[in-house]
Amino acid sequence: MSADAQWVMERCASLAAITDVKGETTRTFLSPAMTRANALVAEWMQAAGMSVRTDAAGNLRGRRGEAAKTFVMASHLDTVPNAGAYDGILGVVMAIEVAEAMRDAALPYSMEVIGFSEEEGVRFGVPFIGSRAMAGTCDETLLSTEDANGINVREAITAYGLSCDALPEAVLHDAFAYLEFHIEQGPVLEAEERALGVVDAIAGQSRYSLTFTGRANHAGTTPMHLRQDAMSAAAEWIVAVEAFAQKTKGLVATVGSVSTIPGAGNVIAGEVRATLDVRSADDAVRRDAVAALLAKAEACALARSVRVEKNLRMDQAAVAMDASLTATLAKAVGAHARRIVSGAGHDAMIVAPHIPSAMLFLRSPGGLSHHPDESVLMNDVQAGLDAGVRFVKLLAIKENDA
Ligand code: HGY
Ligand code: MN
Ligand code: MN
Repeated sequence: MSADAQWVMERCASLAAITDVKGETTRTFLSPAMTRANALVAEWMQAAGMSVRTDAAGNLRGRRGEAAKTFVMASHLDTVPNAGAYDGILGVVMAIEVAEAMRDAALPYSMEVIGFSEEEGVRFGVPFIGSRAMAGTCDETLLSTEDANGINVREAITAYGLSCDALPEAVLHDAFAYLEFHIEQGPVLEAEERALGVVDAIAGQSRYSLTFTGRANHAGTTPMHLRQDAMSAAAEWIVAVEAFAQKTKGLVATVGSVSTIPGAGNVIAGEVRATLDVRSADDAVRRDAVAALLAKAEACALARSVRVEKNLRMDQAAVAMDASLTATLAKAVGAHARRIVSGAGHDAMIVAPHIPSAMLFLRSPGGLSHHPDESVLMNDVQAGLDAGVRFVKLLAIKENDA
């Protein structure tokens, strides 16, 4: 049976309609929409002949075969707020379709398809909770991280009806290869009119939350020289972040979220909370940038008698994909393969230190992602599925010859 892109596109559309926020696609970790999405994806996994379970981190795990050696295909089912239909979701649905297409093949390994429960880091500010559970790297720091309501990860998992005591059972010990299909989320493949990209490495990223604390006061009666304006301190810093990244080769830096307290137009902001996201394929460039940008935050605050608190949420080094598996993937893709470095973070960067991993990118029309207009071309999905089926067959030949 061949893998079918139409089936994949229809399923991505079905999942996009399952949301926590009416009128957009927003599905976060352990939310009611996650439960509904997992139920639908579980049906598709079962229809592909897989036994399905939910692990202690809420990952949806479809498995087929008796062999201990396991080939994993996975991506994430959670989304950013007001997301498109394909970031993460496409990888899970394509994996199910490839598994279905290989249903009657006598493979020397078992297959596991995983829909990771949390990759974006929206609820807790810390990403990759699902893949970290599979990799066995969920630690106390992660489990005690709190969301905006003061609920920590452990409490959230318990409230969802799962148990952190079972996290060790989420760890996959006998996997020999991992493949993740994902949209590129950038402009490179489209600019070169290519359908597919074979990922060599994933850029490292640092994520911080900063709190600028000044003193709220009356906007009309407080002379400018007597103010401790947290908003002005944060604003000067945010512009400096952009300027620093614009002049630093191979670096991107983003302040994506800002909130102010009390948030009234006639009150000088007493407190401003902001996020910082810094990325580079070169870890030294990224770490130097983080040091410079945090120092700049201090300077902007000090100049206004404002304090600034900096909380590290994640420091993730750049990760190379497995050279041998990636060469096999390039062979499966064929002449139109393009080797590429990923600026976006992916579950593969969490898995790769533990299981030989490879990633296949599909073109992002308009280079657009983390946006409701995110899209993918049907022909590219078909090319990706065909390459995925060829990859599974090449992997079987390699394993039989091993
Ligand atoms: O933020 C990222 O790089 C990914 O889309 N989670
Ligand atoms: Mn994303
Ligand atoms: Mn993603």
